[in-house]
Amino acid sequence: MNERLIGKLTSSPVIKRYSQNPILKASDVPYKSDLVSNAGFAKYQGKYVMVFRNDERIDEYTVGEGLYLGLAYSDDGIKWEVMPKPCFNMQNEEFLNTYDPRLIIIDGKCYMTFAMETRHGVRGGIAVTEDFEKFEVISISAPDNRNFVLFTEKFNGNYVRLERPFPIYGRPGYPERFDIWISESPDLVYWGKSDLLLGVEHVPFANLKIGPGAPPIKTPKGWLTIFHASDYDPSRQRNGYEKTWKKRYCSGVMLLDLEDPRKIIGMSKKPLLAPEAEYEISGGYRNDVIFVTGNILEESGEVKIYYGAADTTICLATAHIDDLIGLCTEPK
Ligand code: BMA
Repeated sequence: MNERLIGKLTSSPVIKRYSQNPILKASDVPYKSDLVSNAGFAKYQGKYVMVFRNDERIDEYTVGEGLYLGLAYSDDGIKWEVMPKPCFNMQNEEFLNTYDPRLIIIDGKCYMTFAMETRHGVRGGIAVTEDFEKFEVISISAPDNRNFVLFTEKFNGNYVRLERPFPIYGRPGYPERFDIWISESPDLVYWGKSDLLLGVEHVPFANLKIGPGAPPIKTPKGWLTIFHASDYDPSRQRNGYEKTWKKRYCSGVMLLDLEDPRKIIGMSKKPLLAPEAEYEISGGYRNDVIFVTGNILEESGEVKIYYGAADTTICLATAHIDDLIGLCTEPK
């Protein structure tokens, strides 16, 4: 079971939430939508683009099944126009849904990673698109793995991804004790050289599981990498309209070596973002959830950090890149 419970958590002082959050909610979507969350973001061909998770509510307590991905564009990364139709849907007899996309530009093409529930387990996928109308699916992993993020550059000729397998057997502790792993591939199809990157026990604000969040940002000091960290407290009351929700999701930040992303240079011991704002802690499907899945570094040094709030809306926070690096490198 959990060795320790995590008490109150607050966001880092370097974080500024956008005053008019959320930046996207279900009522902004011109087709059936009850919740939006966890979206991939990129600057692509002169526009900001977002591919978001679109959920439908099944009953008073449950959301799911009809999950497919929606598309929106923006001129400033803040105000978004949702396109009339969803852009990605792989549902069939075997594939139940796709969710939690991330967008990564490599060599001018937009790659999208995503999770999918299938009749035979949760799998992670990688697709590529040049227009967000046609997606070529490059590979889908074996179960149980998800939360893929790709680096924007290759290392020694190989693509590199962070990922989050679910080792439910042979991992001491609470059943959901999951960590961040790193793998590489010559072609985005065959993945190997897998290693543990960060164990949940090394994150002071998690007692349950951690996983990759947004795609790593290249900086002169290293790859700035935002991840999610979850804690569980059985004494929490039901917290959201899902009947059993007792977890909390924060985000953390670490810096990986520029030449060898398998080396962690530093990690903030405190959360980068913890649920505090009204739209993060109440009124949602699962309250107390911050799930960062996108970030964009602007020329000014501002980083736009995008996250799903309470699994219900999409929100924006900003921080200066130097401050984010500082959180990872400050003396312990
Ligand atoms: C994770 C994923 C995310 C979700 C988060 C919080 O396990 O399912 O899609 O946002 O839980 O509910």
